[in-house]
Amino acid sequence: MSNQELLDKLRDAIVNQDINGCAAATQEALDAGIGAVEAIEGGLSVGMKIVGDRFEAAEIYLPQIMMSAKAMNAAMEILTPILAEEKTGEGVGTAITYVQEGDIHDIGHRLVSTMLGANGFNIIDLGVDIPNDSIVEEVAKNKGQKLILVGSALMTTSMLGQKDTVEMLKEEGLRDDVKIMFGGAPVSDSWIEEIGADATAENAADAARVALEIMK
Ligand code: HCB
Repeated sequence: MSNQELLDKLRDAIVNQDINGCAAATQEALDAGIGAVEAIEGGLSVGMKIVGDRFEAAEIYLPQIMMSAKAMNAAMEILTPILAEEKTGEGVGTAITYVQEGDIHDIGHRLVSTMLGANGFNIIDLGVDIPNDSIVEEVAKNKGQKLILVGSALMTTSMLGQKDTVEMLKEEGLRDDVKIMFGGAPVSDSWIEEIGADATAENAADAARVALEIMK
C-alpha cells in the first residue's frame, strides 16, 4: 500500500468512527515509515475536518462525532509517546495550554500541546473549560520564565473569552511577561489583531513553528 493510501485509511477510520480500525491503521502507517506528525496532519486531522463538515451539513449527529473523537484518541495513545521520544530542542520556554471557559473541545488542544512538547516546550496543560482567573493566576505563578500562552477555542462563544484574557493580563501588569497564541476553528488573523494577541496557527505543526518563532 502506498503512503497516501495508508493516510487515506487513517482518514477513513476517523470518518467511519472505527476505533479499533483507527488504532490498527495508525500502527500500520508507523510500520510503513510514516512519521507521527504526517499521520496526524495528513490522515487523522483530514478525517476530523470531514466529520466537522458533515456535522455542519447535518449529515451526522453528536453520537457519531463522539465516536470519531474516540477513534482519534485511540490513534493519539499510540502517537503521543512517539512524539515524546522524537522530542527536539530544550529550554525553548514554557507553554501554558488550555481550552477557554465554556468549551470542552480538546482534540486540537491536545494535538497542539503534544506537538509543542515534542518541539522542546515545557508544557503546563490546564485542560478544558478554563476560566480567565485561572489562566492569569498561572501566568503570574510562572512570571520570569520564557512563557507562552496557548489557548484554544472551538466555539464563537468561548472565543470571546480570549479578548478578556488579554485585557485581564494587561490589568494585572502581566501582558509583557507572556507571548499569546490563540487557535481553534473560529480564530482568525483579524481576531488576533483586534484583541492584541501575538499569533494564531492553522494546525498543530504550524502551532509549534509559530510558537518557536515568536519565542525567539
Ligand atoms: Co462540537 N462544535 N459541540 N463537539 N464540534 C463544533 C466546534 C461546531 C463548530 C460544529 C458546528 O455546529 N458547526 C460547533 C460550534 C459552533 C459555534 O461556536 N459557532 C460545535 C458545537 C455547537 C458543540 C456543542 C454545543 C453541541 C451540543 O451539545 N449541542 C457541544 C459543546 C460542548 C462544549 O464545549 N461546551 C459540542 C460537543 C462536541 C463533542 C463532545 C461531540 C466533540 C468534542 C470531542 C472532544 O473534543 N473531546 C465535538 C467535535 C469533535 C466538534 C467538531 C466536529 C470537530 C472539532 C475537532 O476536534 N476538530 C467541530 C466542527 C469543526 O471544528 N469544524 C464541532 C479537529 C481538530 C484536530 O481541529 O480545530 O480543534 P481543531 O484544532 C486544530 C487547529 O484549530 C489548531 O491546531 C489543531 C490541530 O490541528 N489549534 C490551535 C487548535 N488550538 C490551537 C491553539 C493555538 O494556539 C494554535 C492553534
